[in-house]
Formats: sequence, structure tokens, C-alpha cells
Amino acid sequence: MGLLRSALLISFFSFIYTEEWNTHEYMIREHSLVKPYQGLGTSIPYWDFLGSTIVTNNYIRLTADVQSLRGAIWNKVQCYLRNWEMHIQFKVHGHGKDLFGDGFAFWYVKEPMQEGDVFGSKDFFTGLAVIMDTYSNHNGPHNHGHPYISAMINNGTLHYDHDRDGTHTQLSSGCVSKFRNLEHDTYVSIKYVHDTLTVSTDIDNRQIFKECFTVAGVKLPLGYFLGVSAATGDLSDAHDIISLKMYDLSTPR
Ligand SMILES: [Ca+2]
Repeated sequence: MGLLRSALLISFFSFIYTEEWNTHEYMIREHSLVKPYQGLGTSIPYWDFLGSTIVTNNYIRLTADVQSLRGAIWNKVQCYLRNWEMHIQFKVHGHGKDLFGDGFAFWYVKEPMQEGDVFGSKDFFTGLAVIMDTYSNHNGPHNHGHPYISAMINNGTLHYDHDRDGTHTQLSSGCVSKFRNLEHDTYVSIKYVHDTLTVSTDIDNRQIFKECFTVAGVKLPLGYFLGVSAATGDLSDAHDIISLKMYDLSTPR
């Protein structure tokens, strides 16, 4: 009897696992960026660039490890997925041992292709930002470790306050994530299902996503644009994007 139960349990879990795995088959090509990047000539299908961004065969470099750069890539196709998961494979690296910056951000916003002061993109944005902040500007009572991952929702009226590392506008507490200068692949996952936003990382080379934070009741309109931007200032890092994979998590009917 015990054996039979175990067998049933195993088949139950393998069923769930298969389901989970299958959802990942629904990668949406027009919202994703995978190698080989280039289409005809120097353009990349479905994506636009801004600022210091350069494309190589193996990565898209938003900024080099040089001061005062801003770079971005923006999806040209408005996103109408209701439930989705974006996997960003990235590499942040530089010569700095203790001082480096500033970081990069994932965007789901109304207005793409706007260069600005928030990790290379527009302040007072409308939509969602998930921020991978590598430099601690703030030394007050709300200080936390860095790099620090957090999210912000904006209706165009809020200012991202670098001096406080965005602490007063973040959706929930974020997490510290030591993703710089690693030899193995590093990923962040941004999942939005039934108005719940979950941000996770895989930076330990374990092929498992570990939750950073989750927030329910997040209302995002359809038809916004996806992008990733990065910036350096007095401090610098190379911010590379290896791939962006967008999965449709809506239940097929
Ligand atoms: Ca900062």
C-alpha cells in the first residue's frame, strides 16, 4: 500500500513537473532576444537600441566598463500577454572590487526608447521597473546590501530617488544578490501571473530560480513595451545581456 502511494505521488509530481516544463515551450519570439542576434545587416529583428549599446555575436553590451554611459534595448512589439515570465540572462562585470555601478533595469512601460537618469532610462515613467542596483548611494537608516534587486510601479508622477536607492518608492522589500563578476551564467526571472509579480534569481549555477520577492495586486495594463537599460556614472561596470526569453504563461484553451 505504501509503495502504491509513493508511486501515485511520484506520478502526480512528475505530471506537475511536465506541465511546468511545457509552459516554457511557449517562448514568444517577437518579445525574445536569442542568439544569433543579427538579422539582415546590423539590425536585430523586433528590437531597437539606444545610447552606448553594442551588439556582438555573444552578447549585447548596454554599457562597457567605462564612466558615464547609458545604453538600452527596446522591444518594438507591444506586449499583449496577460500572464508572462521573462528570463534575462545577463553578465555584470568590471574591474572594480569595492566600487562599481550603477546597475541595470528591466522595463514594462508605456513609452519606450526614452533615455534618462534611471539606469539609463526615463524617470517619471509609466509602468513597471525591476531594478538591479549595484551601487549603494545611500548610507542612512534604510541602508541595505548591494547589488540590490527591487521593483517600482509608476503612473508617471513618481521620481526614482537615487540618493535613497529607490527605497521609498519600491513595491516591497527587495533582496541582495551578489551577481557581479561570476564565471557561470546568471539569470533573473520576472514573472507576472494573475496580477502577482514574482522576481527570482539564478546566480548560484544551480539551474533553479530562488525567489527574491513576490507582490500581489499589481495591475499592469496590456500593450506596454519591454526593454532593458543600464548606466554607469562616476563608477562603472560592463552590463551585458546574453538573452531575453519571454514565455506566455496563459493557460492554453
Ligand atoms: Ca544605487
